[in-house]
Amino acid sequence: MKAYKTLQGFVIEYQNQYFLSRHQDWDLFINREDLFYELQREIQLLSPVPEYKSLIDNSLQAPIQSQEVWASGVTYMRSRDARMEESKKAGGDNFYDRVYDAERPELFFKSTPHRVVGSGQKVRIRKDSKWNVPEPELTLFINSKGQISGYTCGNDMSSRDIEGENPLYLPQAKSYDKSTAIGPCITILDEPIISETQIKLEIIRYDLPYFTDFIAINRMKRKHTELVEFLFRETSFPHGCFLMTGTGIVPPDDFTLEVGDEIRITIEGIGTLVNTVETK
Ligand code: DO4
Ligand code: MG
Repeated sequence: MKAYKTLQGFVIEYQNQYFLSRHQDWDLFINREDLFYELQREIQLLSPVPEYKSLIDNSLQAPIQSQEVWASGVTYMRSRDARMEESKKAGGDNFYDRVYDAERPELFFKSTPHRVVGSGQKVRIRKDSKWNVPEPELTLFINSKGQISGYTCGNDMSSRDIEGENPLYLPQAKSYDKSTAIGPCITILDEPIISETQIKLEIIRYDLPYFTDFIAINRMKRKHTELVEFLFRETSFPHGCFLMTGTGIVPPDDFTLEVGDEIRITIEGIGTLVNTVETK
């Protein structure tokens, strides 16, 4: 079951049928316990209309209202190795090595809703950075009770030169306007997402494929529930929250994003998050 936030309302997709929810408030709509069964009950009272699909095509929004976006880091070996390399000169490499093996995961605050864009909208690279990458990440939607009830595609845009200069610059490398993309929808399941699920990153430059890579989510070092347990230990989220689960794909060191690049992040069972890099 998929839930899309559009300018005309909330569209529920189930078994290739499209329903328009009567709910008006996204926070209340997605933060219900047992969301999968709630939505199943809700669509029994609604009629499917094929034209509701055009709302998704024409007026899609990021699937967020008041939620914070958090992120986990160094959850895949590829990310650990890339960070160790980029921060070696600054003497920061050993922190990444240690956090990969530590009991406590790296969790950081990524974005308030107004810095988030949805599929079809533009992401940004910082004016004061020369080395920028997308980070394609399975992103959890966790309700206010701490239950994982949905999944979306996420892009944790990152300035690698700023982060590599000093790990204490992480918030500047990661949190700036339009540095976070999520979407196109929230996939709501009645059981955890399957561990073989693949994440695909494609970067299109001048209408041609420029970089492509894949990773399965079972290559992640930590469990989703472990990340959520740490995040919710001492922090409450009245409307639920999003948690990016870290990247397992890092383009080669000579790659940097350019204005006009199209970034496509596809996760099986969810869909494709598409964003173009806008003028600095
Ligand atoms: O420690 C830096 C950030 C790591 C990160 O964002 C990732 O691994 O995805
Ligand atoms: Mg990341």
